[in-house]
Amino acid sequence: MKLTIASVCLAALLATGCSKKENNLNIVPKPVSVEIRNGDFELRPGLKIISNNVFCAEYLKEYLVNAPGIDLNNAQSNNTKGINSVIVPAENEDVWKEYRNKENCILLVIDDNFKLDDYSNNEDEPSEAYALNVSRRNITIKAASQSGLYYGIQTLLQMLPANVYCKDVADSSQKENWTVQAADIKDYPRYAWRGYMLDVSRQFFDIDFCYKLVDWMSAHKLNKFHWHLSDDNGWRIEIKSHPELTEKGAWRGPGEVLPEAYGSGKKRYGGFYTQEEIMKFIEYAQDRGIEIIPEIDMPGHSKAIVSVYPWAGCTNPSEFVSVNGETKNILCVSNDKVYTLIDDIIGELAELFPGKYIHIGGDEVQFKNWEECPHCQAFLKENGWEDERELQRYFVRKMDEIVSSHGKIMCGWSEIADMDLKNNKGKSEDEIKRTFSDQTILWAWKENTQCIDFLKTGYPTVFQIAQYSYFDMKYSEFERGHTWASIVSLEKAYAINPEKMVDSLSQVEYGKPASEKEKSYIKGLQCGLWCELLNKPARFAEYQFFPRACALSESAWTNENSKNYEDFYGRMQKKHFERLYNMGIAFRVEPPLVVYENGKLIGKSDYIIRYTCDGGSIPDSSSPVMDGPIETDTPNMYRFAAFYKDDLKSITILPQGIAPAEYLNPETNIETSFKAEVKGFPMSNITDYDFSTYWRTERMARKGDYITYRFAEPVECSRIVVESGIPNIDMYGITDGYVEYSCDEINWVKANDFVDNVSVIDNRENKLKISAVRIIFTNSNDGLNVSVQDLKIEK
Ligand code: TNX
Repeated sequence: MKLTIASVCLAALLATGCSKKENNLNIVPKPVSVEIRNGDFELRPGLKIISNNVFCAEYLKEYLVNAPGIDLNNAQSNNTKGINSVIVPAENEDVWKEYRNKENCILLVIDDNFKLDDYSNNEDEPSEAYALNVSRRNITIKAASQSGLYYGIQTLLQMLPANVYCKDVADSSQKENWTVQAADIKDYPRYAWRGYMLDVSRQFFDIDFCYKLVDWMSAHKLNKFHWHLSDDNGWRIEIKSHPELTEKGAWRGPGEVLPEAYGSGKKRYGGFYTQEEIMKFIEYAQDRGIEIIPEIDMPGHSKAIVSVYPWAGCTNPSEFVSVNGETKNILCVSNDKVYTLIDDIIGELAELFPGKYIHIGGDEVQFKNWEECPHCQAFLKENGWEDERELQRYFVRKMDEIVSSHGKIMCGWSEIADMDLKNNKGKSEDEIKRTFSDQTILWAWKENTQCIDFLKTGYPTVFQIAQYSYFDMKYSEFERGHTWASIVSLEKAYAINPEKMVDSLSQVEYGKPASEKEKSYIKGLQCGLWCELLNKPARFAEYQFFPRACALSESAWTNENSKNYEDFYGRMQKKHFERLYNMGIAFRVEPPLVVYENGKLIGKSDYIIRYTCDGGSIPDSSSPVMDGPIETDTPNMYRFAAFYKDDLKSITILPQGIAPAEYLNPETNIETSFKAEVKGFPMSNITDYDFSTYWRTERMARKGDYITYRFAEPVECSRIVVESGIPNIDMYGITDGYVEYSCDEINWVKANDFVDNVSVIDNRENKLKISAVRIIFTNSNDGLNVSVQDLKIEK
């Protein structure tokens, strides 16, 4: 009897021990299969890394050597901290045999014949699968390619204490248990295409940041870096045959060919990558399994090119504004010289980038330019075309010719297939025609029925869907970022599932789910960071990418059946945030939730909450910690923020449901030097005291411009906050100017200059009855127009 109980207990212990251990690995992205074994592998002095791949052996060694707390110093070897890597040629079976049964070693093996039963990769792509076996004796990672091996190492690193990522922080006081749970892991990706895009035109990111992104993204098993190298606001790649592109086109500001934009201010702003820099960078990325896809965005989004070579743009009498508010940013497609220029550029790109693909953009062309350009119109007539979309198709066809002539495959945003979609509508499968080769990849970026039509047309399609994967969208209502597609919370970013999406889109459009064949054209997933709103703070790109990129990586790598948001978030909480922190990523910290109930402020957060109670100041790491409910009659004086290890913190929040101040809404009239208003953004929007709407002027500001808010009756108030720009979006605000106010409209008192688009009138001491507030512009602003808001008049 006793024995039975004991064995039941033992079995239970083993069972719970096993499942608990499985949970404890907390790997992101989640592997296909993990079987936990008994025991641990312990890293001991004299540890050997044996490999037939120099890069991977050295890569892993560097982590183990640099990790704080790991003390392998007693080793007999002459290597730092006793890690001895032995590089074994692949053909040398004897050496493998010798080490296979030895203790205290890590074997990293590339084996051409390595295969996992249920995984088959496309012949053109390297196999990315790996098997990781950890026993008490040793660790073996096997793969058929360097990228497979690299991913096995990423999983192994995640099985070590998170400290392994603290490079150069040799804090020996942090002794860790350097053991690895014994386990059998078999793993391979859901999609062959797992990408991230960075817009380096709107803001320039130096090459060091690009290196860091490669480290961070490849640690999440992402394998494509889509480098958006040109756009309206800066040209970023050295082209030796056309040096002006970077000499002039890489810079904006006073006296430059490109005007200031997106917060770059009244100074020379910009930068570019030299070909030499790029060559080294490519190699670095390649070693880490990342292929780079360079993008030159044409024929729209081409202001940088057109500003350097005005002849390359359309010569239309009027100026048409693109969705981003740019003019003169479209290439003249009827001009042969344009194609010679592009051929030179693509030629250099093709030579520089060893990858298969070149992305030519093709998005968001404002056709009105072509409708008015005499050359484009003549060309259209000559060809007997009716639709400007034919001009777009002609241009992209030329791009296809150029890109293929340099031995590469053309890719483009979804718009490059507009004409194909139009022509194929309602056609049967055998009647469907494609303009471009069936290798051309389309980028689907909007969640609409076009997505299913791309697949029907038979183009491989990368899903970079704005509603889920545009990480320039804000995380939550009160954070910075665009909202045009959606608010993209971590959970929303995790929810992307292209198969399910096209099923329901197909249901809407064709009354049935997408076919297996159609789904087979889903190439994979990408996240993207557009950078209009990223001028500050310096590390905001990290905030926007992480942790959402972790969610994207799991959607791209892990089978849909194994995905579960709660489980994912649990792994983030238990270990992955710490890994990110140790990697040095300034990721976004979830703000706390604070409610006011029965006279008490009650806070909820997974992190430490700190607060201030002076009605405005922002909590920092020296602010008091909220360690329980706070009793107060003045909840609106409190501000809260969540802190991850003191130096990463969330946005500052107010208790839920408590307005920061009560605003007055006196009857107000406007007098201004601006003449017109843009459709949809009337001037009356700034006197209705609806803070979500705003007025957009017809042009950018000039020195001497003014906007006067005149109150029907003088107003008694404590403060007036004059905000500019799009509400909650740091765009098209007032960069150079100040506010003044008056009680009689004869004497004016100067208040503050605009800083970060905001100026404040403080009337708490003077208690004046203010009858008018005036904005004075001292210089132009950096948008094509000015967005103006209602005054926030505090009681
Ligand atoms: C759309 S998606 C764009 C970009 C903007 C972005 C902002 C696409 C191909 N173009 O030019 O930066 O929205 O979210």
